[in-house]
Amino acid sequence: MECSDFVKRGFMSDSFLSKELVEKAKKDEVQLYSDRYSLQKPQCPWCIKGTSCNICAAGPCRITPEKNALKGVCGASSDVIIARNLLRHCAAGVSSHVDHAREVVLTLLKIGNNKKIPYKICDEQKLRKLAKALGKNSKGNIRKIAKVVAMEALEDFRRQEGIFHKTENNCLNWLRINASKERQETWKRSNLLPLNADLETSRALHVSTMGNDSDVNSLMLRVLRNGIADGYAGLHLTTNLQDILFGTPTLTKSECNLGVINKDYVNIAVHGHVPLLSEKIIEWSKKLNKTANSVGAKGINVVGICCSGNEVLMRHGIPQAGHILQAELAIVTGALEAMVVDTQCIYPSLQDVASCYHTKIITTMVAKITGADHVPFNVENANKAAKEIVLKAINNFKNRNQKTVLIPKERSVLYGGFSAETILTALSKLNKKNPIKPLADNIKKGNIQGIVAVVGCRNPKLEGEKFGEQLMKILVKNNILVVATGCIAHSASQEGLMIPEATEKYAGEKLKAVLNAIGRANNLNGPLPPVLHMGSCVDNSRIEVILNAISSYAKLAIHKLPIAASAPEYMTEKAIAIAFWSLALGITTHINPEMPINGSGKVVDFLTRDMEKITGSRVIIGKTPEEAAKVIIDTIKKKRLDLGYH
Ligand code: MSK
Repeated sequence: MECSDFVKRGFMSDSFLSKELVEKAKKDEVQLYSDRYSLQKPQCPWCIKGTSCNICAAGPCRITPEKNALKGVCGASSDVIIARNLLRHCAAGVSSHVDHAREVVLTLLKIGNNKKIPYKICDEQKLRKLAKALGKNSKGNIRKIAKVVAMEALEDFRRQEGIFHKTENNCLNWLRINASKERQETWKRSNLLPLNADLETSRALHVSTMGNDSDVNSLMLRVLRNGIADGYAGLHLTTNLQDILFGTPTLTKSECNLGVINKDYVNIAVHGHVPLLSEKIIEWSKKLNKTANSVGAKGINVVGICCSGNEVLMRHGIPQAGHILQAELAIVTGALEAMVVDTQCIYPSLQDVASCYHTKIITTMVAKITGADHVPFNVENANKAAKEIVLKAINNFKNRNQKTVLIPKERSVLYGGFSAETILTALSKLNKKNPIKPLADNIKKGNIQGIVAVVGCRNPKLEGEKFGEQLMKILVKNNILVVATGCIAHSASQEGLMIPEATEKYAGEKLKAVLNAIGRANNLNGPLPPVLHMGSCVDNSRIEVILNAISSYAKLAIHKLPIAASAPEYMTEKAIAIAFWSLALGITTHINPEMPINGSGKVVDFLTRDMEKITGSRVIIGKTPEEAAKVIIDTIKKKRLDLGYH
């Protein structure tokens, strides 16, 4: 097998993720993400500050005060350039989540229309509850209800009434049923209520073209509005309907890290975001398990990467091979028969790396890669496609060179499945009538100082720092409960932060006592972990459900609660979209590494100061885990002080 020439250029990896696999990659002449990052240094200072513009063909323009070049050819200042680019990044992120939601909505609609597709409604109760929340009939034939709910969801992609004249109900259905009344009023006051998600992303692209909106305030409000569209027509909608189709997660125990790849089995990694595919891969891996024996394997071992991994962990306890930066390393083990990818966060390099081993990269949806096998996937042919993919993996087992296989020993236990329902069920053992009361009361008393959502990606720029893990350790030591999603949840679990023992080891005494009490009430053999795995990136929606429950019980708007969020190693445009939803919700949010905004005083002022008057939140900066922890803890202390909490 020939490695592609591209792969053979430049080897200077020093990944802390798995030293032995990095060594193997060097020996095998395989270039990794860390090599490519090194080769990009030094990165463009204009792009880092955000002061370059490529929107029209008169450019590229660069704002260079030393040369007195203070504006682009069209006259756009660095403020305008940066605000426009930020809006485009955010809209791109929103479009990703919304397109994911669309796949799921259309699947539900097909079920509602009695189309012959191999999917069914798994959580009927949740569907009925959703119909009721939408003001629709929730009784009777479940397929009819599925259709009504899917049609209501589709409205959030196409509502036009009110573009020019807003009326009371002109906003996203999923916002109306999920956001607190206080937030809806707040957003309405500032004209931040999105009408339909596709309109928001399309408008964002339109107004940020050359010669359109050049008012920084107007552009920044539109960034927030896109963030809000993301939260409801992207995150909440996707989580709601995926739970309906595949089940609402419950507490589950599993394992994580590259050591979950098994030398004796046909190994299939599912990577990406859309469980419509990965659910079927799991199903067909079970059905074809015996077929794997015929090629000399003990069976089929499905492992998860990135958010596809998080989805199948939450609902099936599938082991987690790793986050985005471990995808290439999973191939370097030489023991992966197939990596099946769907959409988003799929490095194009995967095929380059796979070309040096026997691994088949199998693309299925919009993320296509030259050289990879493509098995088109849609819900109608889901069984056929999944069977074909699993058989491809089984047949590929014979091509594995067992002598060169290197699977790291590292693997740790983790607990996942912390949906809002799981958390509330656990709390109900302390207070059946009002499950949120014990959590809210312990926050008020100071036993839990606050809640911080640590979410998002791993970024090669921060490799070696274990930023997210260090930050989480400091927070829990300070009696702050951490909830995690996305790739940073993989990191937390690999660091051993998602097991009961972590509570004993890392949590402050007061937090420890609360988590022990919940553990005892639930007859667990120990406390709840101090870092709760709440799922994939779209599952950030689950966090809002808990925060709304606290907010409603405590009769305090979200922005007044002692909470914060952190995307300590953000990388993707989707993370920007989520961050702006979080900010719009009123959650002060730490974002690292720096967004490309520092060349604009106006944008920085808006995000770190002026926005607070609109949303009650601001962006906070911390360039080391210690700095980040300090600024987050200070934020929480200030909120507690304002509330008169001790
Ligand atoms: S997968 S968006 S690298 S978290 Fe959701 Fe990970 Fe960030 Fe992709």
